[in-house]
Amino acid sequence: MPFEIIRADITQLKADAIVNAANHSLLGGGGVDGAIHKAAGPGLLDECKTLGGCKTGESKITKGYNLSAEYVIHTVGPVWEGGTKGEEKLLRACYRSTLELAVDHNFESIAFPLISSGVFGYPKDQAIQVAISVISEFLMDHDLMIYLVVYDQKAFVLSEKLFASVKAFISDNYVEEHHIANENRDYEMEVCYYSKSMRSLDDVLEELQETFSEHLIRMIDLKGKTDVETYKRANVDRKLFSKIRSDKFYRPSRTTVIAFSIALELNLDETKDLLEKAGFALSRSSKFDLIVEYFISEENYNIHEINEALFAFDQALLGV
Ligand code: AR6
Repeated sequence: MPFEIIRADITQLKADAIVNAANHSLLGGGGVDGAIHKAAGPGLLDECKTLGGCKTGESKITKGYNLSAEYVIHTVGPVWEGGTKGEEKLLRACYRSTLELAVDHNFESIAFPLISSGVFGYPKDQAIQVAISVISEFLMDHDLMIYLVVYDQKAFVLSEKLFASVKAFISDNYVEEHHIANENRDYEMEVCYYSKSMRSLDDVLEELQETFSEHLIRMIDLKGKTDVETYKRANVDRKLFSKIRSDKFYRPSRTTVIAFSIALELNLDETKDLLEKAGFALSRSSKFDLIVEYFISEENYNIHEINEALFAFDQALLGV
């Protein structure tokens, strides 16, 4: 999974680099900055002293010293002043300049804290939106494992509007298990009817025999997508995708199947078909499934935004 939101203490992470939300002096401070300096030891401060500070939106790199991460990229986020002083542009620049440094150093993995969202006062829901937007854009043309690290439960806030809509969708559509059985039966009958009336028996038999991998490849073609676009939009790494492509009988996890249906912008019925090929179904008694269904019904196929909502509702993320 190239992009993952995780709950952790960033100082404990093993990655090529962790990112420090620093200040202009680069000489340490509170929050995550203080924690990183404490865990890295005095060597980090000594190296920071040689850097001559850092401007807002820019980034500088040092070694990681006693940290498990090999390097630290220090970036200076904007102080929130109500949102009218170019804060968003500066915050985007922090993520961007850090990611560019990571590419220059051929890093394979990097972990970000939610820059500016503590002492600097950037509203957390907006800070998360900025992070997700820059990171997802960046991943469309780079291969890198990026972690967005959320430190405490309170730190992760979905925008109020999205949270309310997803919650309302869940409570409006949640059904007990026994209703599902009937619904699935109705659905199966519908499919059967559709199959009989619209397609020849040969076509139906051929499609029935299709494996998940074959079905996926056919759908990629049908939707006019490329392989790269598909696995990127599915938040699946290249290696896993080639495995699926080359193994006709590959058995994917449920989250992987849904990730591909999001990547291909499948509607609900097409999603159900793809799941069925892998031996799964959608259930309206699962919060996870309802969240996915909400985004499909809204035609919002941004996998990272879906993962943001899944994370906020304590669900597994898509693309694993
Ligand atoms: N691991 C991951 N995230 C953390 C950790 C941790 N160990 N500790 C805190 N956070 P902040 P800023 C989260 O205040 O807003 C410093 O004094 C925290 O929950 O560290 O960019 C610097 O020297 C929050 O969501 O950084 C600057 O002067 C996020 O990290 C100033 O603070 C960022 O909070 C920078 O302020």
